[in-house]
Parts: sequence; structure tokens; C-alpha cells
Amino acid sequence: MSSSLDALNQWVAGVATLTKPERIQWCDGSDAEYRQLVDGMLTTGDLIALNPTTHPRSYLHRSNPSDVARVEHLTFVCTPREADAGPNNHWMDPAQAHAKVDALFDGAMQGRTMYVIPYCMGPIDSPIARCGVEITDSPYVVANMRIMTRMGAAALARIERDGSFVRGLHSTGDLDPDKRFIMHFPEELSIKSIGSGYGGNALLGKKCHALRIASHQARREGWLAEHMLIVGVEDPRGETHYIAAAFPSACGKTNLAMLIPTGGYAKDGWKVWTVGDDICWMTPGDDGRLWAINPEAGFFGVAPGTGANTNPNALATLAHDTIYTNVALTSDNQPWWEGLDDRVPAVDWQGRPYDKANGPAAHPNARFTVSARQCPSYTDKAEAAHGVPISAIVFGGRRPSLVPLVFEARDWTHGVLVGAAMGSETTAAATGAVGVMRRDSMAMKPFCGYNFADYFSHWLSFDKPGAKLPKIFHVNWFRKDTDGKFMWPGYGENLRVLEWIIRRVEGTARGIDTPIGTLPAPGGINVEGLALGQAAERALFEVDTEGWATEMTDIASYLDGFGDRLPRALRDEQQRMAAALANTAPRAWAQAV
Ligand code: GTP
Ligand code: SPV
Ligand code: MN
Repeated sequence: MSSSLDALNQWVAGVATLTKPERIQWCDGSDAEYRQLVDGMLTTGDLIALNPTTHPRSYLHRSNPSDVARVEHLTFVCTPREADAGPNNHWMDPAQAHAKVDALFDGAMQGRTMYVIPYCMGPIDSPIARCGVEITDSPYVVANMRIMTRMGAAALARIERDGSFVRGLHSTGDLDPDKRFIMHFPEELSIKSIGSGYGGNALLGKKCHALRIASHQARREGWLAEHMLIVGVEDPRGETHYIAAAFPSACGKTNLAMLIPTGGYAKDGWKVWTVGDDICWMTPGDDGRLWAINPEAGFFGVAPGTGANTNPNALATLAHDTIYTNVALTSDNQPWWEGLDDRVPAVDWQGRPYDKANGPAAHPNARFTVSARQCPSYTDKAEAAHGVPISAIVFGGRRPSLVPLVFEARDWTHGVLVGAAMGSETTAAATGAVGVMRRDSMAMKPFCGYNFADYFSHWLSFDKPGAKLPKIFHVNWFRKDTDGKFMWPGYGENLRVLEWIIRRVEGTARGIDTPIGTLPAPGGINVEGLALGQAAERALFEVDTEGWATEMTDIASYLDGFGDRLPRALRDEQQRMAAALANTAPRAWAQAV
């Protein structure tokens, strides 16, 4: 037997000794196994069958109401030295962290089944893909991992070939938030998570492995593990550009990845191809370009706001074989959430008769889990071992003021600063206050497994002779008017912005240089038929130099927080931008489309 399988067996035996499960089940990823798991959960009430006529083989899971989102304050990166985790992470000494959680894992699986889940993040034959094994006592986690990863026998065979794998240990424990910890040991390639059954806390292949552990590995090995969607945009000539975009949690990745061209774009023959909606692993190819894979096999998407007008592709994807978490139900047992349609739900996400006074019917972070293969715009290219070549990287967040609809970074270093300086309002994807503006560098604040200062250096290091790097852009779909309404229609209309981006990549769209970067030249973005109104047209395409000067001061103090570890080039770039703004008359860059 190979040494990695020996190591796996030993680890499984050790975990069983500690957690004392009643039985152990090695998961093979088969249909029969999935059916058996679902049947078991229908019996225990972990799953509720939905209307089989409208939603075949689809189920609802209701979380404990105290366990409905990621818990950033309980998520730790446990490197031997605190400075290596950085000010962007909560840190605990590895020995102390192991002792703390091992005490909670002691006997945690008594009377329960311990599932062993070998999984592969990425196409099974991809050199960019990596494997892991999750041990869990939650059948809900197993069912979700089967949809979200390539799970089972093929992954186990690859682990035997690879010789190594990431170890993830998970137990739902007793769901007591005071005994909940999501611990990462990047040096040991291991994860220990206890006390939560929710998505990002419990499906360890996703944020824990594919971002926190993988970002750490990627730095060592010269690649990037990012919180990005990957989308292909095909123009009427049949040319496709792939774009990777980093938006923070619940800021529009799934929606942009599944965009459907409307109106003139549909008529002219534009097509949009979905590669991934949340995570992107990118590595330099022999040609100097960055090549990307989606390490996931499914979507764990935000339900609220998903409707026929916003994301018809998602609705088509959800037609069958879907697990819903914390959505509401109609009287005939169909899943429902705010933004789906104007029916009135019968039962809310906690199973109570729906009453407006109790708040939204679906939890704001209610989710669907569904195989990517069910998505009409999913492309075979997502299964390509070498990935897809990236033409543009896009950063963006929820910025109700100041930040224009789109601008382009001058060069790679400037683009890294734009990503590092990204800000966004917090959302319901994590516990805590919603709508609070914070810096969320590259949308990785909750997910980078090491010191952000080193992460910025790593990003800068890709700019070397022979590299053919993507152009970097920043977008903001979330600018609001004085009434608090979004100025930009968003969703399908975002293709207008993607068109400008790919024309900039091709060198055919004109731009105006400003101190913050290149904005579309007047008329550069097609706004035909949008009726934006004068105030919006102005706000979306102008640079408020005074406001930006204040923003640069705030960015400078954010960067100061990383001390001497911050790469010099980033500080220089920030000072260059601040100086350019200081030398510019207020609103001199105001643009009208
Ligand atoms: P995670 O899965 O948490 O990483 O989120 P995500 O980045 O994939 O966000 P998603 O696409 O699920 O969108 C989150 C919320 O933002 C949903 O309620 C969407 O309806 C809304 N949203 C997405 N795109 C747009 C847009 O272009 N404009 C506006 N106004 N809202 C949007
Ligand atoms: C996010 O919060 O960014 C998500 C959902 O994509 S979770 O899997 O919980 O991380
Ligand atoms: Mn996400």
C-alpha cells in the first residue's frame, strides 16, 4: 500500500479513537450512497422533501438558527509564528489550538457515523487540482461535498498517486457557539472545525481548503488561490475572453458568472460561459499567461435575490436535484425566498407559519447547493485539465458612494494596489453587522491563510520578464442615489461593462487617464436604452478627486497596519496615486457618457 494511504488509514484510526463514533463509512461518491444518505436524513428530519412535481429530488435543510453563516471571529490561522498569520487573521498557537479543539472532539461522534470523504478540488486529471480528505459526522456535509467536489473513489486513487492530501476534521458537536472553532494549520496542511454545520464552516473543501490552506501552498509553489468567479465572454465574432473577478461574499460573483446576454447583446450573438462562481486557482503557463481552474464542482449560492429578472440561469440550474438551506416554503411545499416572485410563503426558514413581523421568510444568507453541470451556461472548458487563460482580473465591492462603475489599473503593480485597497460593505454571509464598510483586500479578508503583506508581495512577484499578465480592472455595481436606490441596473446589464473590459484588453476601446486609473472615454460604455438619468450618468463615470484624496488617506492608514512587512512597491504606488490626486483640480475628471 502507498504511503499516503497508510497515512490516511492511520489518521482515520486516530480520529476514531478520539471521537469514538459508532461506525465508520468510507464514501465512494456513488449515486447509491447519495440516495442512502438522503433517505437517512429524510427519516431523521435533517432534510425535508420538496414538492416532487415542481422540484424533483430536491430537499430543504434547516440549520440551527444560531448557525447560519460563516463565523469570522471563531476562525483561526494557526501558524507557529503569529506574524505569519498577519493582522488580517485571528491567530492561535498551533499546540494550544490542537489542545483546545481536541478536547471538544473527545467523544464528539459517540453514537454517530463517522464519514470519510476523499475529494479532489479541480478536474480529477488536472495538474492544478489538489486533493483532500474530510472526516465528518454530518450526513448533510457529505451530501453537500458530493455536489461541491469530485468526491469518492477517483479522488482516493489520485491521493494514492499524489502522495499527499489536506486533512479536514469536522464535527457538528453540540452547535454551541461558545464551543465553535474553525482552525487552520497551514504548515500541517490540516483543518479542524467543530460546532457548526454551516457551509463555509463545515464543507471543508471550500473556503478552509481551497482558499485558506491553498493560498498558503500557492505562495510557496508560485500560484494563486483566489475568491474569484471565472466567466467566459464570447463576442459575436466567436472570440472568447475569460475573466476572473473577486467580489466579497454576497457581492455578485454567482450572478456575474451566470449572466445571460439580453436585448441587443442577445440579438448580436454575445454568449456568456460559466466556469466557476466562487473560487479560482491560477498558475502561470508556458506561454506566460495565467491559466485558471475552478476547483469546485457545484455552486453553494445565495438564494435571496435570485429571480427570473436577475438570474434566470440560476433558476434553470435549480430545476431539480438541489439541496436548499434555510429557505422558506410555499403552501404546496416549493422553496421560496425574497426576490423569487410575488407569491406569499406559508412557512419561514425556521419552520414557523410565515409572519412578516418575524422578518424575511428566507434567511438573508439562505443558500442552494447544486451541481455545476446543471447550469445551462456551464462550459466543457471548466473540465479542461490545464484550465482557461485569463484575459482580465476584476476587483469590486459594495461601494454606495465615490467609486465609479468601472476603471482600469495602469499596470500590474497599480492593479495589485487597487485589489489590496478594495473596500466593501459587510453582508449576511458572515455573522455580525451588515452594511459596514471595511477593507477586504482582493475579497480575501476572511480567506487568506497568511499575512496579507506577504500576500501582496506574492501578487507583485508575478510581474516578471516573459509574463503576459491579465489587465486589472475595478467595478462597482452598487453605487446608490440620494434615495438609497442602486444607480446601475446591474445583473444582465453588467455585460455592457464586460464588453468595455474585453475591448480594452484587445486595445480597441478608448479610455481617459485619471489619477485613479483609466475610465471609459465618453460614449465608451454602451448605455443605450438604460434611462440612467443625468445624475447617475455623471456619478457612475466621474472621479471625485476630493473624495478620492480622503479615500487615499484611509488606504494609507490601512496599509500602515501591515508595518515593515508591506512591500515597498505598494506603498510607493499609493503615494504616487495620492500625489496625482493632490495635483488635480476638484472634479476635473468629471465625465459624461
Ligand atoms: P458568495 O456566494 O457569498 O461568495 O456570494 P456571491 O459573490 O456569489 O454573490 P451573489 O451573486 O450570490 O449575489 C449576492 C447578492 O447580491 C444577491 O442578493 C444578488 O441578487 C445581489 N446582486 C448580484 N449582482 C448584482 C448586481 O449586479 N446589482 C445588484 N444591485 N445586486 C446584485
Ligand atoms: C462566502 O461566504 O463567500 C460563500 C459561502 O461563498 S461559504 O461557503 O459559507 O463561504
Ligand atoms: Mn464566496
